[in-house]
Amino acid sequence: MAEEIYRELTKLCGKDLEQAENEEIYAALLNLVQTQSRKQEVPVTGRKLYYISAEFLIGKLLSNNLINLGLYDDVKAALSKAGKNLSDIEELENEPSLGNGGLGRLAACFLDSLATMNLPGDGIGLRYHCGLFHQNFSDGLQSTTPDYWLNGVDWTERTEKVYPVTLAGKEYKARLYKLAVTGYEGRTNSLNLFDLDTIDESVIQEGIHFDKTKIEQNLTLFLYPDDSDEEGRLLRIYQQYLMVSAGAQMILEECAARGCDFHNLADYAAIQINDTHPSMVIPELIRLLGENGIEFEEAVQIVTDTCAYTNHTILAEALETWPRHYLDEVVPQLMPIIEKLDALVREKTPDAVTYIIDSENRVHMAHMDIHFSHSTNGVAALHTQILKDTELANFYRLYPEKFNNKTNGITFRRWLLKCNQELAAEIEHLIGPGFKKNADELEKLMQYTEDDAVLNKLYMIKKDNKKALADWLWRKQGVKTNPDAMFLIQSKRLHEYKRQQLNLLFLIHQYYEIRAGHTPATPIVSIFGAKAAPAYVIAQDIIHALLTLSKVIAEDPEVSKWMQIVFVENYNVTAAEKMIPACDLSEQISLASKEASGTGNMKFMLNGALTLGTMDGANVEIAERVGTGNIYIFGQTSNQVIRRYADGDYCAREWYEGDPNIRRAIDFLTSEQMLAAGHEENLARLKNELTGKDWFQTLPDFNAYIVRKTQAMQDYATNPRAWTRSALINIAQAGFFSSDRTIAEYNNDIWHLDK
Ligand code: 26V
Repeated sequence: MAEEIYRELTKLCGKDLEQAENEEIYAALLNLVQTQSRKQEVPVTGRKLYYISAEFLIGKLLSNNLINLGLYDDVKAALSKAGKNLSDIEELENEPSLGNGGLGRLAACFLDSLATMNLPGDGIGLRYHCGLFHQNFSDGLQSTTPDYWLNGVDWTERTEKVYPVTLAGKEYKARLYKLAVTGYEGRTNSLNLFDLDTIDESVIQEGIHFDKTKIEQNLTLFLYPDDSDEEGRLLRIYQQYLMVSAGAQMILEECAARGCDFHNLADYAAIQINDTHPSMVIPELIRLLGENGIEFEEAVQIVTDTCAYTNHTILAEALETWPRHYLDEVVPQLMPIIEKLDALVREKTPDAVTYIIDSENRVHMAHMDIHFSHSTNGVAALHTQILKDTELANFYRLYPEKFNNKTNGITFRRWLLKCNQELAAEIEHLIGPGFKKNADELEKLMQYTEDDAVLNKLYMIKKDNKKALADWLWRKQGVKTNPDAMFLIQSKRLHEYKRQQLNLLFLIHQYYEIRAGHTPATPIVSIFGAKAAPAYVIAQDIIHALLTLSKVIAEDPEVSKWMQIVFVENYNVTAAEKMIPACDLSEQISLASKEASGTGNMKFMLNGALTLGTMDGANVEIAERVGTGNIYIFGQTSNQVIRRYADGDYCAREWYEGDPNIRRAIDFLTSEQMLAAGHEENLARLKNELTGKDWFQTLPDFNAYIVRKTQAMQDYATNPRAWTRSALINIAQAGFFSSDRTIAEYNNDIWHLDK
């Protein structure tokens, strides 16, 4: 096989592989993958799933596709025969960062699972010319530049299909691009991405600013443009409607080609609405069915039977409601339909809280989804329970049968087979290859919990991965880290509810303890990866405080023997693949009730990290599976938090004034050392926020966090065998968090697809 690939690549490069440049080899490999993946396409007969999402955070595709197509080892061998290195070639690929975080990455994992499980399921989204912004640090502050990922060779294949979409009365042509989604030893599905031919990168001004009024030039230019001003929010509606209108037309066209007469659309299509960004697909489909001669009432029923909705957050500020005049301006053709849907709701219930259009003329996208789809799901058991009990209680009373939970999952192909090849090989050596497609088989690892040889091996693998991360950090950022120290990682979007600021306060506390001669049980390297929305001021301040503290520590010879802070620049999927396998302690410290699920928590667990976390999101289900002895849980419960919000009696200042430890840590933000290394404006603002408001209740969890984290450090240092044994149990219990399981549940309960 390797011989054949060698010949094939030589042919594709048009010269001996030995002589080819890496860029030429990359293009040849892309070609090879596309040809191979086409061979695995399967015609659809029964119902097909369309997963509509504004985000697909797919990450680099080359190695993942090679693994899924069973070509990875042979390609590697063929290249090394020619003196080439696959990982050098991988470096050339721009990461498609077409998502912000967990929601987009989940969509990507789902596509992998669908194809692997031989289910007919395509994605529908947008072909953003710039993915999530690039993050750079200078002078201790985040700065942002555009992510031109389409430069050079790219994986999206242009088609001749274009769909007319009317926006603000003007017709645009949405062109379809296809991206092959390969399954592991499975079929190939498609990610369908829409774009305009008229996009013009020259409208970008400095940084990531651009003229938001030039719709024809900018519609798909950026993922989620900053929507802190009116024009930005309008642009978001333009984007969403382009995606759903072109998507709906494509769905109807595909179904018609398979014999559907639209009265039976639900037998041909299942549409999953990923959060509210694609919600306009509901009125748009009703509109299109109307154009095809179907009466309004019947169209409503057909669309309800076809669509299902996933909720990904309870944070009020993240739930989309649009001022009605925005929709009047951009999608006037939908407004009569949305009004009729609202009228149907008003006939059904006197409960005004559930209306689509409220008394202030705001249109609630989630309300439309719940009334006019047949399923509403949350993404972890606790999250779904909170939706039923509080956030969506009025809807749950109306439609108890529509509500269900689908705990998130991750694809083990990318998050184990690809990113941690040494661990994957060891697992295969111990229990055979079955776990790759049947994740529950990981439980067979439980027989090795007392096997010292296995535990030693696991310990060595972790050490190797830490060395690899240390090398990468050195090459990428010029930072030296000690792989013998304990690696604690918090990597996720920067948001106050995720509480990077709690971690910051711990690190200040630790700094003081070391200065006072109370050295920790082990040297620690505290690693962060996080991008902050450009307009999110406090998030920027938290980054600044961490970068400043990192500098203060690095310049202190006594303290830096024991602790180091590393902030990884431009955290993305590629960085995650290096960081996660190297982690000892995974920080999942959101305020209980606020993190709908989290999926990083699952990735770290699968790679043999122990979790330090609150009882939030899927942490609850992780704790249930590994047992309280193999996870470090701390902090208020979601019920306590929810009660505290309801009572409205949380006063940050009282905690600050009443607890000398808290006061010492917070005051340090504006200490001489910090002010000498950082900026007073940012540091003082953060201090003010923490003492004056602290909306996400950092201070009540502060002491419990210190106690648990100190315990974890102690355990890590004093009993590596017991630590590694816990790590093994975490890996063995991770099977439930495979996205194959999640997809099987969606299919059994909601989609009912035929293979
Ligand atoms: C969006 C926004 C937008 C504006 C202001 C603040 C804010 C805060 C949160 C969000 C999140 C939107 C939805 C989302 O990304 N949810 C994430 O979905 C993941 C996959 O289900 C889940 O694991 C994460 O817990 C959840 O936060």
